[in-house]
Amino acid sequence: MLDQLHDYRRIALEELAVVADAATLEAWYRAHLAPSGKATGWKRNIGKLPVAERKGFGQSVNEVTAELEKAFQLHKRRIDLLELEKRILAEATDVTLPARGVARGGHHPVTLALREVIGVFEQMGFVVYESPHVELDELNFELLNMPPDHPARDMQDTFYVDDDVVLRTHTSSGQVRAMRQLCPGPVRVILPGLCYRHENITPRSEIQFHQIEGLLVGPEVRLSDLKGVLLKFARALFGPNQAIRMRGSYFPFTEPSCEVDIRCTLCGGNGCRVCKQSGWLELLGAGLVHPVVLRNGGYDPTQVRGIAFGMGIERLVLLRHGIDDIRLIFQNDLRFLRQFA
Ligand code: FA5
Repeated sequence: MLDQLHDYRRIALEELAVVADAATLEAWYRAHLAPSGKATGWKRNIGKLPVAERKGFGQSVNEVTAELEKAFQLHKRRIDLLELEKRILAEATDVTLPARGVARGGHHPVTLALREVIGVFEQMGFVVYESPHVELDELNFELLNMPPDHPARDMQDTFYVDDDVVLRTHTSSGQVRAMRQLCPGPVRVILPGLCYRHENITPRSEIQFHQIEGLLVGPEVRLSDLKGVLLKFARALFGPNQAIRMRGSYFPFTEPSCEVDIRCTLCGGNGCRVCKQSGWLELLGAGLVHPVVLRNGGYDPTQVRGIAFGMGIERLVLLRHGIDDIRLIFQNDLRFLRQFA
């Protein structure tokens, strides 16, 4: 029996010596060292021997099993190294291959328009003033001459956070903040940012859109400054011959108020589908800052005057690129966006 055991040992080690991959090694382990393997089988034979031989044979079986276990571990290390080598060779980088191109991003058309508009006003001496999106009702409405029951509140459908806090419906909400911070000095700021209105989404309207507000306050400020600033702005954006017109309008926070149109950029003023045959396109709302608002900002309306204007950036993008649906701007379809890159 001992001879058979040693023959088994020799054959098992010879088999192991030629194993060259992980799967065969695993099979060898199952055949020999696993609980149902041959080495374990030898242990079951011990009981069949005469009692006097059992101890000596048991020891030999243990020695053979331990030797096979050790040989297995050694061989496993070799196979692991071989497998690693194979993997590294398979994954090796071919440094002679040409590099993959870098996919370059581009700015969103709204970002581009915001930057351009801000740049034009900065050249006229305006500085950017940031005010919060989540704003007190007081600053969005009340201090702009719209007390709680004022009918003009219906002009802007509002998302309320609670009774006193709203998502700002326009960037005019930053007017009183800016005035209070800069009073008694002059104010010459632009306020860019997102606004929110609880409106139906249509080709002309989104529930979230950008505005840029302009506010100029000082002792010498006049309505003609408003026209001068806006004409300069329109010409910087739409070309040196661009014409604007001011139409009387109503905003509670300006008096007088107007809406400013540019001559239609598509038909040059002759009338077309886009300008609804009028020859003009609406650009923004504006006016002289209402005395109540100046007072709320800390100024004496008998000593200073202000001009203010507010425009929608998405509508400006539509105008400039002849796009007829505002929803395209927010769908983030790359085929649309890449045209602006
Ligand atoms: C205002 O928001 C005033 N605060 C503007 C103003 C400022 C007047 C300072 C006087 C002095 P209005 O609601 O008209 O006004 O909005 C101004 C512009 O924002 C619009 O001309 C339009 O371009 C844009 N706008 C308004 N609502 C939406 C909307 N739902 N989706 C996209 N753009 C919008």
